[in-house]
Amino acid sequence: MKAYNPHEIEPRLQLAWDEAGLYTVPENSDKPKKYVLEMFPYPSGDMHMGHASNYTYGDVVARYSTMRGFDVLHPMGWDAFGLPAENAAIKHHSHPAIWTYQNIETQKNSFSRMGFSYDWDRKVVACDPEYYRWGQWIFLKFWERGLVERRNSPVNWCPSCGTVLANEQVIEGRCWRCDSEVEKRDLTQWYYKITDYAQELLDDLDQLEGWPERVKQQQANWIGRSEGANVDFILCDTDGNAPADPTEDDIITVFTTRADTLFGCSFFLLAPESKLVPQLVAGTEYEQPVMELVEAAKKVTAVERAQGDREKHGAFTGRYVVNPINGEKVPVWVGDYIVADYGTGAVMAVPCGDQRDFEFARKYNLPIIPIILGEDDPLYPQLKDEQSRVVTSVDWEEAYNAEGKLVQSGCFTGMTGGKHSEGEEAVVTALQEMGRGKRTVEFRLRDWLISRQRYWGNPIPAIHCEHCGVVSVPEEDLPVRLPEDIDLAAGETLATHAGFVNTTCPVCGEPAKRETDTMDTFTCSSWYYMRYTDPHNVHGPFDPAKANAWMPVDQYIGGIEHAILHLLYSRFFTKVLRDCGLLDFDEPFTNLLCQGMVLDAHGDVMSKSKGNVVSPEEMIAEYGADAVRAYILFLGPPEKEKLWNEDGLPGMYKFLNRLWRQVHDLMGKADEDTLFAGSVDEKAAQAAADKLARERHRVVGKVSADIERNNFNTAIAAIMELSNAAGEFLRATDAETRAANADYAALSQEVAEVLVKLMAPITPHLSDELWRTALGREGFVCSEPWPEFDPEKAKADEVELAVQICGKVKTRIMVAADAPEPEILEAARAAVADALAGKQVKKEVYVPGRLVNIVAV
Ligand code: ANZ
Ligand code: ZN
Repeated sequence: MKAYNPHEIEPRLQLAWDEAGLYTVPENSDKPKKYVLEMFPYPSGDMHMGHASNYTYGDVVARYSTMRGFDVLHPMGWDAFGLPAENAAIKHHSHPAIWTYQNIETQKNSFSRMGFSYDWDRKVVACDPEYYRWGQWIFLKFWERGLVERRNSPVNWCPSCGTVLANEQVIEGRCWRCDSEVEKRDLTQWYYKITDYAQELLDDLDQLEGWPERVKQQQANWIGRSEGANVDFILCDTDGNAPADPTEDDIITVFTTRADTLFGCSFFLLAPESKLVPQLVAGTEYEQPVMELVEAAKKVTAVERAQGDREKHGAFTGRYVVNPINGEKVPVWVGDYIVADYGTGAVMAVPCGDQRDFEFARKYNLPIIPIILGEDDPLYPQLKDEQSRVVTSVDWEEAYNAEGKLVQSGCFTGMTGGKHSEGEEAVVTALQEMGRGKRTVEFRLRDWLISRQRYWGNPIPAIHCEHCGVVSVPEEDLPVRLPEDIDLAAGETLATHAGFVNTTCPVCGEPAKRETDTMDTFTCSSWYYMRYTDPHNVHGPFDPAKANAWMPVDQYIGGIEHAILHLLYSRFFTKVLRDCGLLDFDEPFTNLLCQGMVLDAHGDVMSKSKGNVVSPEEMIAEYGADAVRAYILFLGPPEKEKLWNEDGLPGMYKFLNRLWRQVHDLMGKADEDTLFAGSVDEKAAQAAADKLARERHRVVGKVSADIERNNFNTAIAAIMELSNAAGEFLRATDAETRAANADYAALSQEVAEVLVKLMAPITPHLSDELWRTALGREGFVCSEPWPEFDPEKAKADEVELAVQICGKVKTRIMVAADAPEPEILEAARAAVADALAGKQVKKEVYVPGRLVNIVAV
């Protein structure tokens, strides 16, 4: 027997797998299909622990599925556009493509060293023109469908990345990539109208039974559906008089979820960015303070605005609006906590019911009219039947935002108030009848801003023509290629690159300019998984027949940080391409596994600055890829955070060595019988053999079920139990006995084969080597069928019971597992007959599978 040497085995087998084309995905086979996918990486450089664990999980699922008889699509590629490449190029005076393709090569080699079973022929690289061409084509399809819009609005600008960001890329006011504070700027940008799909994106979350609840919850919150009403207020003239005959222009609409509180509206608010504000105050004494507030609000960062407890600032505009429900005039203020792009950007302020309005009213001495009360409120007895206002303001500690009874609210007094309440229904109905309100639904979700002012991205296929406006690049002219001759370090951009910018208009043929923005890299990752089904197609992004045959993805695996970003965008793309007639399903990913991070032994995040990074490459160099894979899987449930224990990996390496030895031993190929205890006790040998035979079936059942549920750690623990049972058997027998006894010989071979197969998805190199050498088989174990099991054979026919007298264990007996209780009690009494002599049995307790307790005095 050779010693286990992963450093010799692993590279040799990787080469053999490659030469045999083992992971080439078969086409047109009639086996059932399974699509196993891990989120493709950004080519940042080395493989880190996050890659290693994510891709190991996927590899186990893929290999297991193959052994279960599926045709498995398990591809890999690179999300290769983006800023780091551009920044590196600027720093090193080179081209982003050089940095990117070098890193891809490095990572690809690392992934191969880990033994991942990718079909490299299907590799997709997002910065490859053969790929990004189709991203441009999809852009044109979106455009044809009215899902592309170019518009001017306040946008998120990251000063350090030098580009705009989508709302989803602003995490608590900071850039998702570089963590800088994000500023607001008014810019004309390109948008994908994801809001057209808001309702469906929300509704279809219900279909996603294989997704973690928390991810679905995050998406639902992000989409943020609010049911409420639009209510029209009428603007008074500069003298404060309501127009006799109000026109469209005199109306300012608010969005509210609490129309029931309309009688408590004591002022009215506009967002500082509202276009109305300058018009309202122009040439008045209020102009200066209001415009100062507007200026100051621009400097308030998004982070500060998002903080609810931030001090609120406001200024009176000198104007009034009329409350449609009671004809009351209320003052119009500008408030810096009003968001311009939610609802209508205007708010009816109800300080008694809304905490933000409450604080604002306190600060600026505006009335807090009590119109909703809890029945235990001291004011309730006095006001409960009051339809008109008798109490004009209260000095509460805080707003009352619970359900309650409406008071001082005209004919609505006495009704229940609150979100979706009887009162709210009634007020909206009344407003509708007056023609001053209507039911509406608001979403928090905003359109996806996809244009970026950077070079290393997919060029937006549009042309600006003086005569024809903004026109699309004709399909046959795709791809719009990135120019290679660009000196980023010298400050050159697509916009300054004459060769790129100057073109002719495809409509009128006159000189025109190319669009110089590129697309958000998240557009590349929104459909790469479709391309894998048909990666070399030159006539379209993919053949719908192939995509529909393979998709949706059966198991998707990636980080939780994409809970909203990538996973929401991909769902959107899928729905649009379905509506284009290219896909016949609604959701891209049937089952989603979000892996938790691997932390250091103290529970800290691994980072270069902390110097606590565990490098998978170094670990491979020491213990081989199989031990690293097995240990990563053994760390804990994939979705949880896991601690990297220093001693864990050597422990796993030891286990693999033991397994190596055991399999040889079972096959009679260990040169020495080092395990054997020295003499064969036939009864003990038979007992060990019986137990091993049961374990063989139980463990196969357990490992199968565990892998199906992505519980890789418990699967390995179960294999260790089988290995323990094998060890007991090997200690109780010698090689000669095992060879001479036909049952033992058959059992040994079967267990050896089962061990090798169960480990095959986890430690593919070790298993393949044992398959060929120790088991003497041909081919590759990962193409072999997964072992069967018989749950009946996993059941013990005999069980051991402790026999106690008054709670003290006296002896142990073996009984038939299905023996009836009286028989068991009799056997127990017989076993302790001596101790019972002269005593009287008072009581007997039988705990099946464990013990018999006899109470005797
Ligand atoms: C009156 C009112 C009374 C409100 C009350 C709440 C409680 P969600 O649930 O998030 O949709 N609002 C509307 N547009 C706003 C904007 N652009 N900026 C800031 N706040 C805005 O919240 C809807 C509520 O948020 C609306 O209902 C409105 O205040 C406020 F006791 O109207 B409410
Ligand atoms: Zn033109």
